[in-house]
Amino acid sequence: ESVDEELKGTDTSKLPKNRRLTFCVEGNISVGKTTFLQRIANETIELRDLVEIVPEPIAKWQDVGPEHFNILDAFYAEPQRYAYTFQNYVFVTRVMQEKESSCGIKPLRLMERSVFSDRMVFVRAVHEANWMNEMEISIYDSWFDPVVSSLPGLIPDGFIYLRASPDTCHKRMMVRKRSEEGGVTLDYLRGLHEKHESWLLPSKGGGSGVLSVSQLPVHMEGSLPADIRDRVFYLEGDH
Ligand code: DCP
Repeated sequence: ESVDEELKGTDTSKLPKNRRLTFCVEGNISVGKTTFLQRIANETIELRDLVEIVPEPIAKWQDVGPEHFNILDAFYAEPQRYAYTFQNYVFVTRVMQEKESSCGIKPLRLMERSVFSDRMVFVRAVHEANWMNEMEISIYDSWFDPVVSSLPGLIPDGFIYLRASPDTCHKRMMVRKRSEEGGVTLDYLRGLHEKHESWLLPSKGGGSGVLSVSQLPVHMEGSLPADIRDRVFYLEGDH
């Protein structure tokens, strides 16, 4: 009621329409996205009631169907055979994850990764590695934009980019030792790093902070509204 009082006489057309904000947390394999999100969820008491965390659906990738297939493992074991199947499933599980979290009431939703990093980083990487052939990338591209446009919940209000050198990520990956990632090389991490950089930080402004509009990605593929490009925040994470 008091809010209503305050709003009297204000030009409500200038107020944001959708009150829940969604930010996607991006960054290379092992950079620390999960740790970052867990700290917010568990350690920052002031934020706990304000922030809903949507983790990456990796558990869904490791345990598919009654046979308990591990499709993440299948992808790394036979990338040429399973890259498309895996990326397709990653997309579908993100849609499922988004739906599951779409009714929450906390004002800020933080999601681990997005369909945009899938497209701009991983799909590009597996295509370049010839793990996805021309037909498969064409199929992916033919449905990506129309499907994303029909699911507005997938489009965030902005991105938080956790940025660290590929060496740091590699060291962290070695410590973590996720069984499926045994074959992930430093070179592959370098490729993923470059793709994150050119997508989220094309002009490498330097230092942490908010980027100015002119520095933001101009070659965004996928159905991202143009104004999202002035909403990338990044944090240096080499320490
Ligand atoms: N992956 C992929 N293609 C995608 C998304 C993810 O190949 N479109 C792979 C990369 C990793 C695994 O899935 O092997 C999980 O990826 P993340 O980097 O998102 O998760 P991490 O747990 O490594 O992140 P962090 O350590 O930062 O929490």
